[in-house]
Amino acid sequence: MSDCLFCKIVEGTIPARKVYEDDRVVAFHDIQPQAPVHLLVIPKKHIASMNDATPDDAELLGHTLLAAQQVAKEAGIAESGYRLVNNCGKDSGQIVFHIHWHVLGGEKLGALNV
Ligand code: IU
Repeated sequence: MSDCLFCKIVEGTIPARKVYEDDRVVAFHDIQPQAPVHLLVIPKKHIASMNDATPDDAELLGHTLLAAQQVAKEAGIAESGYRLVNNCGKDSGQIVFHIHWHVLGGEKLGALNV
């Protein structure tokens, strides 16, 4: 999508501190980290949010989650633990409408009321 910031990161027209890339997924450092480790993992395909994923995306989304596992391992937070967060829609606080997972860790994270 031409006006999507994360599509531009995928294309390389906007720089990002990438930590992982394969043919379908990119992971990079969040520009406003909320934890000592704060990475974003995105599929290269433009899917606006979880609401827009279809059964055809199932394999891609599984691959994206496994890439999140991989980057957590490489960041050294797999053993101590981390949180994967997907915000979907305005009530969740989603601000970038290209589906992504936050990988947060590197410290004891606050409890969620879920
Ligand atoms: P959200 O789930 O849509 O709220 O998260 C979007 C994240 O994208 C947020 O943590 C921003 O700091 C991050 N981000 C970024 O890493 N680079 C950017 O250029 C922009 C947002 I705009």
